[in-house]
Amino acid sequence: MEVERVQAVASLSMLMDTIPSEFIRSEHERPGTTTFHGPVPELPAIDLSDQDQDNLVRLITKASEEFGIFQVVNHGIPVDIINKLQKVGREFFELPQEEKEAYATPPGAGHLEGYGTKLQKEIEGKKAWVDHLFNNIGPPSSINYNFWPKNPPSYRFDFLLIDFSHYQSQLRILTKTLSSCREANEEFAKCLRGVVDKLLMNLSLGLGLEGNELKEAVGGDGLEYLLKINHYPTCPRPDLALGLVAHTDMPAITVLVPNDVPGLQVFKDEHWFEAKYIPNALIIHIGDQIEILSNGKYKSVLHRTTVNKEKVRMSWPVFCSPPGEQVIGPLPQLVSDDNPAKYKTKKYKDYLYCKINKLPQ
Ligand SMILES: O=C(O)CCC(=O)C(=O)O
Ligand SMILES: [Fe+2]
Repeated sequence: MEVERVQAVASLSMLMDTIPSEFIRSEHERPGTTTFHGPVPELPAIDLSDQDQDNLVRLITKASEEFGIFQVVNHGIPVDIINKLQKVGREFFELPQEEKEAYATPPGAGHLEGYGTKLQKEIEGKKAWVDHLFNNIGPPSSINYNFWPKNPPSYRFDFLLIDFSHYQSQLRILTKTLSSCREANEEFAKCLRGVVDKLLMNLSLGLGLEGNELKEAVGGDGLEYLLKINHYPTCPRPDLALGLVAHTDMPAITVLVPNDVPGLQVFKDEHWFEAKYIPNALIIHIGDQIEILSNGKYKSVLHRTTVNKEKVRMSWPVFCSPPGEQVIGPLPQLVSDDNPAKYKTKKYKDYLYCKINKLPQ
């Protein structure tokens, strides 16, 4: 069965200046009427290079309790590595449709990796205005390069058109660009591990635990990194459609690189408000597993995304998940007669199964 990609729907919709009814949200979900425009709280922006450890723990703890989401600046990932990650992702979605389909997630694959469009029906039967590409980027044993895009073939045309006298330098450039997706993802993954370790350490200290305890609880070095690229095409009715419907992220923590087109919204104090774009910042979401392990002290953030009439929005979240067999539940050190366990203790894969199939946990 051929899947209709949102990128194709969007091209037609832009021409007709209207969107198909399955993308039109009901009144209570429409961003045009449900986005709060009053004085909005700003997501905390935390300087991750702060040498005052106690201050860093305090800021991260407060943000994770009150918002479940915050931005980090001075995180140590070089700008050019982030730019490269974004460039190869943009180039992938600019490829002709047939070429993108070569990376499509096979039906019934039993995993998320590859190019795709959400097929699962939402509760209200509506569709999300987004296509995606998923790639495991760590640990090394989880990586399958078959799902990593090779480069746009336009490079090959450039190669054929070159003047022979430039042959050698062009050949060097070609070789470099052919490996650039792999290189970009791998360089990013390498830097990301340091950021995630630092966040988990501070979150652990904020719970009154040793610095390494939370990381161990989510699987230690077995923590899995799944990169998703969200591609939200332009939409003639951004007031009626949603990029992603309201949800919390299932994993432990999500580290997200946005492009400069705003659209991430956070639900707080009964309002949907927009996250401000801060150049070069990373957006950190507390996921369900950290909420469970902390017995509810840290909040898994409810969020959604909106789309734009003029500009393509893209984002690069990395979902950091415990391995499927990891047992997750409120950490025994945090549970007492006064603070009984608020969540079950079971394997991560069982939490995942219930969430995907919309079953009670
Ligand atoms: O695009 C964004 O800013 C958020 C993406 C997101 O929430 C997700 O992919 O789970
Ligand atoms: Fe999300």
